[in-house]
This record gives sequence, C-alpha cells and structure tokens, in this order.
Amino acid sequence: MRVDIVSIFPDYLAPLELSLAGRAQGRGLLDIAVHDLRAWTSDRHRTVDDTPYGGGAGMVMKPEPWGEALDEVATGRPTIVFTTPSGEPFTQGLARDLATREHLVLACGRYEGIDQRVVEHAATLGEVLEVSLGDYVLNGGEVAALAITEAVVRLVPGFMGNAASLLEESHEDGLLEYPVYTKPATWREREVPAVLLSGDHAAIARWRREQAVRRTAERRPDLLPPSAVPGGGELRHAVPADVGELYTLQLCCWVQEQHANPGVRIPALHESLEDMRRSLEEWTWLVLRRGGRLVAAARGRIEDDTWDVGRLMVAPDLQGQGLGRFMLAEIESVAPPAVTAYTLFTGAQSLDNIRMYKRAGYRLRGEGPPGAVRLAKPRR
Ligand code: JEE
Repeated sequence: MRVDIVSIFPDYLAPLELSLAGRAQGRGLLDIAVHDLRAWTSDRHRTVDDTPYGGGAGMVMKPEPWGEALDEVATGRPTIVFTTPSGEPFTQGLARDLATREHLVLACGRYEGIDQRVVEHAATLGEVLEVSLGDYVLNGGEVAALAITEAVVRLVPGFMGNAASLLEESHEDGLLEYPVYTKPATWREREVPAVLLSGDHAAIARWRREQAVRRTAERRPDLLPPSAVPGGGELRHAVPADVGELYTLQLCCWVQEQHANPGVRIPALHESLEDMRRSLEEWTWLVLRRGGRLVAAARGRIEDDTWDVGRLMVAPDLQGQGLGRFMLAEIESVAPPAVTAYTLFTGAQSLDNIRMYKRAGYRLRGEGPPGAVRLAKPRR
C-alpha cells in the first residue's frame, strides 16, 4: 500500500514516516510519503489561503496549490481522503475498507477548510471521501490523517505482529472491551477480581461478557441492539434535534395532568423551550419514535445513590397500551451501576399513574411538593 499525505505542516506527520510504519516500510509492504503543500505554490510568499467568497470569519485554502499537488501525487486512480469536520464519521468499518486500497492520498486542510472545487477536481483523479475523525473541532486535518493512517495501516495484511490480535478483532461482538488486569494480584490494596484467578474458564468468559455488556450500556448505549418496543418504534437517547417535539409533547401531556390535579402548580407547564434544551444537558432523556413521530419520553438522573425518574409521558392517543410501563422500565435500565433505588413524583390525584407505578414495584414514600406524592422502589 502507498500512502501520500499533503499538508502545510508536514513535520506534524513525521512520526508516520519513522516509527509506526517504519518496519513495514522496510519490508516493502507500505510506502508512506508526506508532502509540503507549499512546494506547489508559485508566488514569493508561498500563499495557500485567501478570504472567503460570501464573507465570514477566517481564511480558506485557495485551489491552485491543491490542484497542482493532487495532479502530481494522485496518479493511478487512488482513493483520495479529505479530512474535514463535515465529513462522514471515520469508523473501524471505513478503516477496514481503506486497508484494501492500493493507494491512499490524504489531503489535510487548515484555516476554515479547502475551496470545495478542489474536492470536485479530485473526484476526476480517483474516488473521493470526505471523512471526519469525530464530533469535535480540531485546528486542521493533520491529527485526523495521523489517526486514519494508524488505524488503516495496522490492518494491512502482514503488518506488525498483527496476525493473532487481528484474528481476535474479526470475532468481535460489537461490545466495548472488558477490563483487563495483570500481575501483581494485589496492588496498593486493590485485588484483581477473584474469578480471573479461579482457573474456571467458563466462569471467566461469563464474567467478561457481563462486564462488556455493563460497560457498553453505561458508556455506549447506542451500540446495544434496540429493545423491542411494544407496538413497534425506535427508542433512543434524546438529541438536541428532539427538543422542539419533546417540548410540544410535554406541554400536551401535562395539560392532562393539570386537569386531573386542579390548582396544583405543575413545573412542566411553566418551562420554556430553553428550559427543555437545558434539561437535555442535565438529564438522561429517552425518546420513543413511532413512524417518525415522537410519541413517548422519560428522563432520569442520579442524585446520591438514587435514580431520580421523571417526565414520563405518552402521547394522549397512545395511552393505555403499555408504553408508559415500557418507558419506565427503560429509563430505570439506563441508571448507572451505583444506583440502589429509584424515586419519582406524581400528582396526588393522578390515580392512573399511581396505579401504574405501583404495578411497576413503586411504593408511596410520603409527600412531595404541594399536591404531589413521592414514590420509590429499591433496585432489583
Ligand atoms: C480538517 C481546517 C479547522 C475549524 C468551522 C464551523 C466547523 C475548519 N473531527 C474533526 N474536527 N476537525 C477536523 C478538521 C478541522 C479542520 C480541517 C479537519 C481543516 N480545520 C476548522 C473550524 C471550522 N467549524 C462549525 O462546525 C465545525 C472549519 C476534523 C476531522 N477530520
């Protein structure tokens, strides 16, 4: 495999030409070259940027040096990768795909990015991908190119002492890794989990799987298969784009509550769209969509060792079908491991709600704010 990287900071990528890839390069498996974009400028100041058409802050990389550079480097129909914050996410799947290519060209922008016509021109030279390392903003494409190169190069057959560890990766289950330990068995009063010293291979495999599932649920719930929703639909963690519909559903559902509890001041009816936006940052929210429509939601957050559950809502036309029970079980299940009990408030006159909570194992635990009651249940 050949990899050409073009940047105005070639020194940034020097580690690639040396250590990591060095051994494979020596064996002719891999040939990495880093190029200084300014080599393809022709003015005295070696200018690579200019002001943006249409106005706006910052500078844009001008097309001419990039055109000259790609014409020279991107020969033989390579795969050309532009790293950009607006690209498709870089994943292990994309790394595996790129590892099958004969020739990669990585174009690293700076400033506010590269004139889009360069990307269009590159598409006449080879297959073009616009790729992002992740959802955060870097100052340029170099760090992304470094990460992409490292992830791709280790998958090239024959690279590294990779045979065994890559075989293991191909058997992966889509979960996060279980925690790992080595000697000594006791370190600063901390023990290695006893099961790992037991010699019971089945028990060890079970323990590792449990740990992997627990970690995944806690850190990357998006990686777990969606739980079966009664009546169909998609359960997700709320994202900022849900705020408008969530706010609308909340107002609609708590008007019902207000009618069941006349005279009670219901906070959910006195919140702004901005409050809802903040709530998404401060709470774990789950939303349920059916046919694209947001039909149910619930939120939770930890307070001491209790999971504070609230805002359990189901669209009025879908109530009485078990969706509330389902959402309650789901918001309970995303509580972190430290949680030992669940708690929630509801209107003292909301008899249907109270019955549902009791069926789910909650018991009355005294008064809440005026007109409300508190319910709680221990965790499993
Ligand atoms: C390439 C220039 C800097 C910063 C405007 C407006 C963008 C460009 N995961 C990743 N994060 N950042 C990059 C990346 C950054 C780059 C270049 C890659 C070239 N920059 C730059 C800010 C902006 N912002 C608001 O939305 C975010 C544009 C990257 C990758 N890969």
